Amino acid sequence: MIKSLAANEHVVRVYDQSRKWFERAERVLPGGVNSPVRAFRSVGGDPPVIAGAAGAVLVDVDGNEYIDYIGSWGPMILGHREATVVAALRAAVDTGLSYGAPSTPEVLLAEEIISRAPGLDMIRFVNSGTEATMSAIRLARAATKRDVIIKFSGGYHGHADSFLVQAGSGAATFGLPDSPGVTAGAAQDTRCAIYNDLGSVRRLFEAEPQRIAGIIVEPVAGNVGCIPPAPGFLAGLRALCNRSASLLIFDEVMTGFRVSRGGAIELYSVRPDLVTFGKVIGGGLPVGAYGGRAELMRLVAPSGPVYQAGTLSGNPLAMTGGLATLAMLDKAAYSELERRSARLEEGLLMACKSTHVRARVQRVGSMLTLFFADHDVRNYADAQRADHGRFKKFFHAMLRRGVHLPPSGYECWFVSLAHDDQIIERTVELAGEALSEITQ
Ligand code: HOZ
Repeated sequence: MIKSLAANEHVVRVYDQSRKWFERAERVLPGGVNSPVRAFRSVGGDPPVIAGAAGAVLVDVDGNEYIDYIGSWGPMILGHREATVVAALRAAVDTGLSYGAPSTPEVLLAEEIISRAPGLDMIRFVNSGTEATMSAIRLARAATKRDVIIKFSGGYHGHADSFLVQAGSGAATFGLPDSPGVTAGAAQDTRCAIYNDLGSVRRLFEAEPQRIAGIIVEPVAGNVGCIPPAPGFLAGLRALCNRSASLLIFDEVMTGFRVSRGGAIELYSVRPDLVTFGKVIGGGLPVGAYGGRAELMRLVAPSGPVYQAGTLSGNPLAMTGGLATLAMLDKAAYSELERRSARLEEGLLMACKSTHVRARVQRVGSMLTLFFADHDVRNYADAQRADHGRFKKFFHAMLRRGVHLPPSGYECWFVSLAHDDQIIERTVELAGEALSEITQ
């Protein structure tokens, strides 16, 4: 039994090795990390340095164990080191690490993804979600011969220049939604609308009727906490794009094959023109992809003139990780994820109620956020009005109890198939204790 699961055991956690490693890290890596959200800047303290993981559990370099709700920010939908994924990867390592030439796993994964996501004919693999989104908007601009892209404030589509405008995720967490270094030129063709507010999108179309190449949207906003689309919102975006011959781009880097077998496209029955993927489709290895209807995708080089390339794109290990992961994600797997995530939601709400803490749990499938707020969170401004000071206290009270939450109130927690009933119940119990502690 992991220490976090041991009932009523007072676990004294020592972080000596983590501290040493993080000090070394800070000397050679900006902020000690390779991606800002990993640092604890907004919650304070230093992050534990991770030595390994299995199932739903992380272990740090001091031997402390944590129930993990980061899941590498989404990819680990089966849990860490799932046996069939590991076996497939071991076999793939013995075959070859990278060829820079066509290989079979990229064809198999493309076929699998296309078979799942309705309306998708072709796909191009890249190495990250950022690459996927920046390539998708290049394609949208080329296809429409227009420049302007609409995004949503608090929407996060990776760190390419044109997206770092009112951006979510780490940019929101650290108060850098408009990063220095992004030139006025790079940002000048980005417009921001308000998530779940079709009127704000309509006004942008009315202001520049012939200039909008497309809208890029997270079908479930996941980078300012979990915000489901209001009924009719995605269909409304589709209609606005249709009316103006603009393209609708779903950024499914987070939702892709997490929220359902066919991703958000299937869940909400709205078909975008282009879609981006990442995270789950690599099973924990670096990957991204963008895809769409054949006539659009054939514009991509070498079929067409829109240039985009990558030395490691379609890497056989990443493709194998994705294939092995998707192979496990059948309808039953999604029902199970839903059942366990629903129980976590219910348990967290009960814990809040019994400690008289005003809170909302917003959830779509196995992604959820506990907002310390007594209002529904429908957009970025609503997320900003949540009590992030209270989140900070809760975060540390949970970490002390061995629950590893995303270190920001603007992020989603990710439930995996390795979060069994015992782990979910223990999380609920620990959340109750943590809430009692911070409200005393
Ligand atoms: N979309 C992820 C967090 N919201 C990205 C992870 C990262 O930025 O490191």
